[in-house]
Parts: sequence; structure tokens; C-alpha cells
Amino acid sequence: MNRRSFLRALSAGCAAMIGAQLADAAAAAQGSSGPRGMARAQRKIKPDRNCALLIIDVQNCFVAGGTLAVKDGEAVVPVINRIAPAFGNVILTQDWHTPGHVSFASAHPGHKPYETVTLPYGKQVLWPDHCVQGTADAALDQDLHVPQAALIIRKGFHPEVDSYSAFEEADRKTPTGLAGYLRERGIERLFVAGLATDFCVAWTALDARKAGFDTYVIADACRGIDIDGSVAAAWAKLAAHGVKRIQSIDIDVA
Ligand code: VGL
Ligand code: ZN
Repeated sequence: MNRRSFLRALSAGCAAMIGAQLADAAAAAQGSSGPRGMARAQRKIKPDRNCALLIIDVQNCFVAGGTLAVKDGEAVVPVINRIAPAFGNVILTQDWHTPGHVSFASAHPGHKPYETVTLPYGKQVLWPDHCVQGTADAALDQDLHVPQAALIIRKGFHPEVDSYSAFEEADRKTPTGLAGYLRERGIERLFVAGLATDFCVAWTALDARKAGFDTYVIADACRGIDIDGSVAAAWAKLAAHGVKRIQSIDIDVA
């Protein structure tokens, strides 16, 4: 690492990663990679003030007993609870639909859940009625423990427009305001977790990249719906757009 990239890295944050790169450079200079265990431990990501954890839609609706339960969805809760204390910046999202929302199959006579229709803004998968504003189904999972979360972004609250992404509604025109919030707070690196991998997590992570954030998806802190291979397709698209896939173990929780 030369001096310029060192300075750039310093200003970009995540001190532990810089430490690991320095350790690697030092080891390379000595012609040795050092004790293996130590090198691995040092490579963990230590979130700093430029990092934020974005917890997507961990709501009753998407876990066992919910109206759009994701297989094993509740398994993300203990993983998120374990890593969240490592983050000073935590943001939650809630899928927050009006009754009779345009994304509900029940609003399209003759159509069933998981079919696709074409709306003015493009293709829309139709879902069972879910996450209706103010219902217990739309509440955050009560086992989720993130008292330091500073912001809850609600999305999908316009009756005629869906929003998988926490950044931008499905019309691809209406911003939620999240990018502005993050920029104003000096956040540069985002770690995304929650439900569902192939819809709200993937769309959020792709938009985060598009908005210029260094973006990570924590794979074991997510679960997918998986319609016709949509989870594999989502991972491929995320990789192609420069979103990094990590595991919760890669984060230094200390
Ligand atoms: C979601 C389908 C419909 C999600 C939300 O949170 O991934 N999926 N609404
Ligand atoms: Zn929804």
C-alpha cells in the first residue's frame, strides 16, 4: 500500500481493515505471512463511525406465522442481535403497505400470489396481503434487539407503488431520503442484513452501490423467498455490481 492509498483508506474508515492491510504489508516485507490464526483475526472488519448496519424488514410478516413467511426467516434474528452491538449506526426498515396495496394479489381480480403483472412503472410480482400499516404483522420481530437503532425507514406506503429498496421506490423515481441521511451523517460503508435476500435486501444493496456506498451483504444474516432461482440470481447480480458477500463471523464484534 502506498502513502496515497493509505491516506485514502484512513479517511474512508474501518480502521481494523487498514490495520490488516498494514500487517499484510509488513508480513510481505518480512517475507512471511506470520501466524495464520493471527492473520485471520486481524482481517476481521471492525465497524467504525463511517459504517452503518442496515436491517431490512425483520418483521412478523416475514417470519414463521407471518403473512409472507420467509423459510427460516426468524433465523436471522440471533445473528443480527450478535453483530448489531459492533455498530454505532443502525438503521431499520419496515415494509409498510396500505390496505389493498397494489402489490397484493387480492387487489388484482383473477390473479394469484406470485404471479407477475405489468404496472405503469413496470413488472410487479403479486404477493399475499402482508405488512399492512399498524398491524401486528407489520411490527418488528419482538426478539430483535437493536435499541441503538437511530432511524426506521418505512417503504411501500404509497398505495400504487411498491418499494423493495430502502433507497428508492419501484417507480425508480421517488427517493426515500435514506441516501441523504447517510451522506449527511458521513456514512460510507453499509452492511445489509435481513429479509428477504432476493427482494428487499438485494434491491437495497444494489441501490446502495448505485448511490456510491461501499456495500456488504451479510449472507448468514439474510434469508430468501426464492421464486424460480431468484436467490441465486440475486447473489450473481450483487456480485456483478460490486456488492461484497460476507458472513457475520467476518465482523469483529469483540
Ligand atoms: C419483501 C416481498 C414483498 C421483502 C417485501 O421484504 O423482501 N418481499 N414485500
Ligand atoms: Zn411488501
